[in-house]
Amino acid sequence: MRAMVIVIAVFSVLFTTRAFPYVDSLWIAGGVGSPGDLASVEVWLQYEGGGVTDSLEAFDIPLTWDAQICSVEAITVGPDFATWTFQGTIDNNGTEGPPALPKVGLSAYTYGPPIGPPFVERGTHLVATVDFRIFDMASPGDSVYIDTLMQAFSPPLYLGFMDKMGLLTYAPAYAGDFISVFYCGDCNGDGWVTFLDLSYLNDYISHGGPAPFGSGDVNQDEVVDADDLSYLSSYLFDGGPPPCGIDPLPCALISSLTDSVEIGDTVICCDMTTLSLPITLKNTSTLMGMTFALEYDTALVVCDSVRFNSGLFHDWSQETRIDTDSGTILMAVWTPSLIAPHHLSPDSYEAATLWFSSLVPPEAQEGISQIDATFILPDHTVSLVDHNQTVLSPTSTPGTLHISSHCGDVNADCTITFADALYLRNYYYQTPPGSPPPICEGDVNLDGTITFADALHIKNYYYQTPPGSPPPCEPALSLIPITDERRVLE
Ligand SMILES: [Ca+2]
Ligand SMILES: [Ca+2]
Ligand SMILES: [Ca+2]
Ligand SMILES: [Ca+2]
Repeated sequence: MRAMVIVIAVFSVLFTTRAFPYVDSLWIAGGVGSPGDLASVEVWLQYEGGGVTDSLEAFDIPLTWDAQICSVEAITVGPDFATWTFQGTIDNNGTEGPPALPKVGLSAYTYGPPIGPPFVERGTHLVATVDFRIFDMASPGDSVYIDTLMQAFSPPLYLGFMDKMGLLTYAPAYAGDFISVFYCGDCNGDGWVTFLDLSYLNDYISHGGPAPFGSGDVNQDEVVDADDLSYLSSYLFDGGPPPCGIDPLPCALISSLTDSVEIGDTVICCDMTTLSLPITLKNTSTLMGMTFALEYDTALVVCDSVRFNSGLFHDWSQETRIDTDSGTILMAVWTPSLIAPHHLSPDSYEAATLWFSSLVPPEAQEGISQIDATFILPDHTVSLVDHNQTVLSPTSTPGTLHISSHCGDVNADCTITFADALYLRNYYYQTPPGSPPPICEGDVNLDGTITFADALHIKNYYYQTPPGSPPPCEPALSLIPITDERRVLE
């Protein structure tokens, strides 16, 4: 530390003497890592000095950072300066000299031949690699900026470069950078753990893709292999343990008003026991994946199966889960590779279909007429991932279940009309031959057999002739309002 202070002092004196208008640069290439990891930060300089004949004799670079999440373990001088006299000083606690800040000093010099190693030519050079240890208690998503100490002293101390004459220093332009703490499992480094990390990790394991940002060794067995893919998949889709045992923050969605997901309406009518529900996607964003996390009303239906449109997503990875106890559905589909991603162009698509079995007993349906129930609850989570790997929250609409009376709706179109009367009549008289039997209850007058009288019962109800004609399966007099529209049909 003493050497650093001395060198800084020398530079501060020299710098005040004179400065050339050449543009020298100093910049940081930040590091990333998970808690406990080493994050290597590179310090680079570009020396222009006094012009084409100039070269570099010394540099002195004091840096600082917020020591809440990491400390420096080691400094390795860059290869171009390996033969110089180098002093890398580490003061993680800010106790080894003013200012009372965590700091490192990167100082090196040569006197040049014949006394010392050669000067270094103008150009771009790696000053040093600084290895920061990210603390175990650092929180995923934390970051810390590596700054200069230029303004920390009063009067200011200047980081600087010294030319081969040993007389001049230059205050370089400075560009700092961050050390960031990635979640274990945030392999693509976007700050969240999602299915994109599966794609990224698979690229790395199987297709020579780049190394993960956040650790890919999510099961912590010291190797990154297919077991980690299984582990991460289990976490994402089956409630398995989180990567490295650390629960990542839930993904923050960016609201997108121009993308929408509509969960369609569906109907239980007649004695239907199964129903299907389409999910329509209207995307203005080019997509790389999507997740539908839905909840349904377990009092009304049970989910039997869910499926993405195989024509759209046949080469994408997908997972679907149904928990019939809690009434939750998880569906995800995504590009299997981030190196060669498959995109879904902006358009309107039937993206998926959900199949349910009705839990509404037929006798309940008889007493219910056109009850609408929101059975896909509005607090579901639907997200889309665009081609920039941004996770979007589209506008979405819930699904509604229409429960319709079934007695007398013999053609199962969910309404009772004159067509039902015709349908029954045709069946009874077999005109034309082969006219099918009622799909729903056809014995609407409840006399135990299907006859022409049942067709008449429906017709009379529909046209209300005579007024007060009872609805199907309700022989008692029941006053039903009659619309003008129905009279016109007559
Ligand atoms: Ca990620
Ligand atoms: Ca592993
Ligand atoms: Ca009907
Ligand atoms: Ca009958």
